[in-house]
Amino acid sequence: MGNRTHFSARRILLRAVSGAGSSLCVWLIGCSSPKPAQPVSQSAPSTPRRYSLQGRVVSVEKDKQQVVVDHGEITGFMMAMTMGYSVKNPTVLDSLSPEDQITADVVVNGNDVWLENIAVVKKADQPNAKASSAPGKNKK
Ligand SMILES: [Cu+2]
Repeated sequence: MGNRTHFSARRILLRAVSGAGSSLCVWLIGCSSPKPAQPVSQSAPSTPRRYSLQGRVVSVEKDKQQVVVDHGEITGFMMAMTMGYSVKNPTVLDSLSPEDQITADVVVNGNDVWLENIAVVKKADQPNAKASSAPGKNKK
């Protein structure tokens, strides 16, 4: 016993460190689909699949070019969970802040998973949203 297990555990760890965002995603996807609904063809890179996501921004990690989202169930893809999704265009992160309600497309292309068409449904920090509370005494 011992040696082999140890070795592969180290490799997994290395992979996790080097590609944190997407490997985590793949792991979670693997975990969350006990019975695959459709056959997955791994031989040929096919067209990316898209799913609709609705959720709440937990944190924005610009240095990792990803956003952590607490999202509801994504039908046919993933159960409700909190996880980080990468984006291809980091500038979209500028308009996001924690507690924003968003919708987005989850794009899945082989092992690559990312968000597109992120739209803020409800801003978290908009003064207008909570206009009733304490008018203007809270200057910082
Ligand atoms: Cu997930």
